[in-house]
Amino acid sequence: MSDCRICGGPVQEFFDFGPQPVSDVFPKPADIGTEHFYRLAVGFCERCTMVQQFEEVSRERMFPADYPYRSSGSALMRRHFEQAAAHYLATELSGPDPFYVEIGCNDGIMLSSVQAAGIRHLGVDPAEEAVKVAGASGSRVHVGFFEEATARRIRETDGPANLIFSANTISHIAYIDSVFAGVHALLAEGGIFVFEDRYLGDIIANTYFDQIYDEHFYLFSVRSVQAMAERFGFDLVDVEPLPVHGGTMRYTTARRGERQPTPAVARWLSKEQEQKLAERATYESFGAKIESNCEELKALLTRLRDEGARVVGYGATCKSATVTNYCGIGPDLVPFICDSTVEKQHRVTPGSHIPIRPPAAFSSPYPDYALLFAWNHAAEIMAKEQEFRAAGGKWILYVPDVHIV
Ligand code: DWN
Ligand code: SAH
Ligand code: ZN
Repeated sequence: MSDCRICGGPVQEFFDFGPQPVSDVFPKPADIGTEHFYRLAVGFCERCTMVQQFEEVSRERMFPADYPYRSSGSALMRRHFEQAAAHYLATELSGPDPFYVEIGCNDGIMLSSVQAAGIRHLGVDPAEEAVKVAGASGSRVHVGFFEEATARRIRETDGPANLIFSANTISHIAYIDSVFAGVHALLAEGGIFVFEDRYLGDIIANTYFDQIYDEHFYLFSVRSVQAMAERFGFDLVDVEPLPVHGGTMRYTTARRGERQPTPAVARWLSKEQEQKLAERATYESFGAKIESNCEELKALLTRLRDEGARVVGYGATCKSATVTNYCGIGPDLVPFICDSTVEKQHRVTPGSHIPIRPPAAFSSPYPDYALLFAWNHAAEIMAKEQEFRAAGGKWILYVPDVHIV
């Protein structure tokens, strides 16, 4: 049991993955064995229901200057953020001289659309190499961690922000109190703080256990985000489900009393009641499903290897660290993983040490099976790899359960 990082309530552990490596640091072959391990265990708060980890990995370890993830590696995600930008350019950013701040802008996948519209903006992200990509295309960026002090400096130099936006980042920040204090200091009167993160309801319903890794310190639900917002002087005023990353929820918050919640908030709160998201039994059966899926995946890969079939991995995702390390999947079962991210190629996966190769390795020659670690991009990837299927290739997926398509 430990104290909740949001409300101080008792956090009940429901799953322990044991020692796991920092997931988005891919060692060079010569640096194998230098990975940092921590205890990956998750629990839910009996008071505010926030699902959270017990051990915090330092932000400098998780998000170094050469952090390899590049948001723009997916056409689906580029379209997603173009649509998001268009929406806010027509609403929150349509007034006189609006100012847009983005927390976790990465390579500018969202920021670049706001910049192209000529709107005053600032992206904040510690991943210096990724941020350089955003800066090179003309976006205004600050390399650093968003927290209260950062926000106060931005307020002094740029004035209040009409929209503070963040995607797949707020759930990565254990020190969330400082983030909300910063948003409180930086947000214009009547402004909104919008963040989207993968949704706990979808993770539970589909056993997306690989979404649990060091960076995802919190797994948000509507109820836990509402409790978090209220604790820090905000109201949750709208929620919107989005079909990316396996199921994402976009949360809109405003300072307490400034906006009326839409009916969607109450609707999703009752959906979560029906899904029993605040009940221990839900997490116990989730844990049982994780164990059985992992056993089934390991058994399938072992059988295919023993039958002489060739299996390669597709997409060296952050998520793959939990799958490969918890299920005990190494190069003996998956000789390599192909990935389009140059910064990951010719390195190995953390802990499981599976070599990462450029996309060309996938088709020379095609394997019998491809284990799809980037399952959240399945439509885009399978459409791109039609020839693999035409050559008789099959995809192995492990969510929502182990199956071959
Ligand atoms: O939450 C997070 C999300 C937004 O991104 C971060 N904590 C870190 C990261 O998680 P991830 O690595 O699991 O994200 P993706 O987007 O599932 O990673 C996809 C991987 O697959 C990338 O390394 C790129 C690669 N890829 C590929 O090789 N060919 C992706 C596509 C679409 C492709 O066609
Ligand atoms: N928004 C992008 C990137 C998400 S990956 C997308 O949705 O694809 C998470 C990003 O958050 C990384 O680029 C990481 O460097 C950044 N990050 C982590 N902690 C942060 C903090 N405190 N302030 C700003 N960015 C942070
Ligand atoms: Zn709590």
